[in-house]
Amino acid sequence: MSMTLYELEWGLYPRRVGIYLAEKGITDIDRIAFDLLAGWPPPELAQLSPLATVPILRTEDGTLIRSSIAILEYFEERFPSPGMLGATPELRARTRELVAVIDEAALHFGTWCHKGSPAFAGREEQSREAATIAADAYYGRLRLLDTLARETAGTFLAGDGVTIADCITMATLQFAKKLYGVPLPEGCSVLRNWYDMFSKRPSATAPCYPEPLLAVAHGLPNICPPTSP
Ligand SMILES: N[C@@H](CCC(=O)N[C@@H](CS)C(=O)NCC(=O)O)C(=O)O
Repeated sequence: MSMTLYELEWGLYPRRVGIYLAEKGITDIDRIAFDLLAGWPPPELAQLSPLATVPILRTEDGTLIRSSIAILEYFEERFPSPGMLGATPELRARTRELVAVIDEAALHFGTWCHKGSPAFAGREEQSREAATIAADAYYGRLRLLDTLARETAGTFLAGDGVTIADCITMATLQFAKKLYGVPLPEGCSVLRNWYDMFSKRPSATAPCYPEPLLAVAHGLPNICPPTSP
């Protein structure tokens, strides 16, 4: 039995794994992509996790891993070469620091969308105040990422090799920009240059977002502009 990855091709969290697999050249995995427009959650997914979120990896022995970061760390242990955590304890610490920051950013971005985008209106209570707080927190994490990348001064976020931090950051920033139309904050020139460079890699080719969702999601900044300088 091979491993199975349950995903949503364009989803922020599953894309972390998709970009990673492409960078790493891992192809020997069954991939089951759910369709958001067919109704959520799909019954098969609801049976796999009480939260019914993707990605979920089922390993050969049936173990279920329900967190994108845990999935990437698991792959790094199973397929250590080429390493995508960093070659030294210090570089691995930097990678994990970046991952923690961008994971926080993604969570805040999700709250911003859920509370401030018409894509979620009617499904849950909207709140401009909550959306504004989340937007500020999102932009704050991106500024920290920019500072960390500036300190590292490598080709990639954690140094001169691609790491899981690049995959996770790309998935987040691409989702924010392409689906919701949210740009990077002013002043994050290192992050902006990195984004432009990494976007050109084959692993980062943008997925197709469902048209009906694009139609309502795009334009989030007009609904709730970030208040930070
Ligand atoms: N912490 C989880 C978050 C996964 C997550 O929220 N995935 C989104 C898709 S991008 C999802 O499945 N959302 C569906 C829902 O919340 O009902 C991870 O890192 O994998």
